[in-house]
Amino acid sequence: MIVSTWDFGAAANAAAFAKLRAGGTLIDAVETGAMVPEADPTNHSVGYAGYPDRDGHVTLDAVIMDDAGGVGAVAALENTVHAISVARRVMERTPHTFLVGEGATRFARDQGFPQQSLLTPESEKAWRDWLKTAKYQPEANSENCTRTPGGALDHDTIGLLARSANGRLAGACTTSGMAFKMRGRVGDSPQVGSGLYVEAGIGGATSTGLGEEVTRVAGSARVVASMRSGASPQKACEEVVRHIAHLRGDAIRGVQVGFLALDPKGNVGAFCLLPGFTYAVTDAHGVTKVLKAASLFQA
Ligand code: SD4
Repeated sequence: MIVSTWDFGAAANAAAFAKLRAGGTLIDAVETGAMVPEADPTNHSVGYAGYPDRDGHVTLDAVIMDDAGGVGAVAALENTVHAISVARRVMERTPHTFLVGEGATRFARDQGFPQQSLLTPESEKAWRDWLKTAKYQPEANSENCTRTPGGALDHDTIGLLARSANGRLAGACTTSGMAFKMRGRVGDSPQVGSGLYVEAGIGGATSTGLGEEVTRVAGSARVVASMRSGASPQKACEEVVRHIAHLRGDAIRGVQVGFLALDPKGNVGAFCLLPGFTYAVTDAHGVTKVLKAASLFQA
C-alpha cells in the first residue's frame, strides 16, 4: 500500500507499487515513487525544473527513512535531479544521516550521479520575472515565497509512505523547497521529524506546505507521537494542525500546511490548514484514489 501527497502522487504511487510488485523493498518503492516528480519538468517544486532560490540556484532537499532506524537526507543539494537517491546513498554508504550544501553536492558527484543544471528556461524566466518586483528580504510570513509568479499557491512537494503486507513502513520526501527562498534556506522536508517520520509498529507521517510552520513543531514526529498515544492517523493529523493554528494565530493566515499519515494496519489520515490539499492512496490491489483532505479553515 502506498500513500502520497497531492494529485500527482498518483503517478508516483503507480511507480512505487510496480516496484513492490517486482519484488522491491519498501525503500526501493518510496525512492522510485519520489523519482517520478523529481524528473518531471512541469513540476516546479520538486527536482528538475524546480523554481530556484533568490540567487537563481535550484537547491533540493530530500529524506528517506525506514522503520528500523535507517535515515538518509540531503539539503541544499545542487546539480543532481534525484535528490532522493542521494539521500538513500547517505543512508547506505556513509556513517551519517544528513549532508548539506557543497558537501552534499560533492558527495553526489563522487557517487557518480549525473551532473546537470536543474534550471529550465521556463523556471529561469519565472525567477527573472519575480526579481523585477521582489523585495530581497524575508517576509514575516513568507507568503511571497509560497506563490508562483502567476500568484497561485505552489505546493508540490511529494511525501510518500509505503506499507508492506506485514505492516512494515518506509517513507520519502523530496522538494526544491519554496520558490525564490533565501539562499541556504532549508524547509521541513529533509528534516527527520518535520517533513517525515516513520516508526515501526506505530505509523508514519509526512508534511507539505510552508515548511517553517512544520519545522517549528517537528510536525511529522508529533503526528507519530500522537499515534503512539493511541490517536488514529486522522486524529493525529488534526491534532498537529490545530496545534500549529493555536500556536501561530494570525501569523498563519493564508498559509497552507498539510499532513498525511499511515499506520501499520493501513489506516490513513490527512488534514490541513486550508482547503486544497489532496493525496493519493493506492491500496493493496493497486487501485488508486485521489482524495481531498479536510481543512481546519474554510479559506
Ligand atoms: C518546504 N514543505 O520546503 C516544503 C514546500 C512544500 O508543497 O511542501 N511545498 O517548505
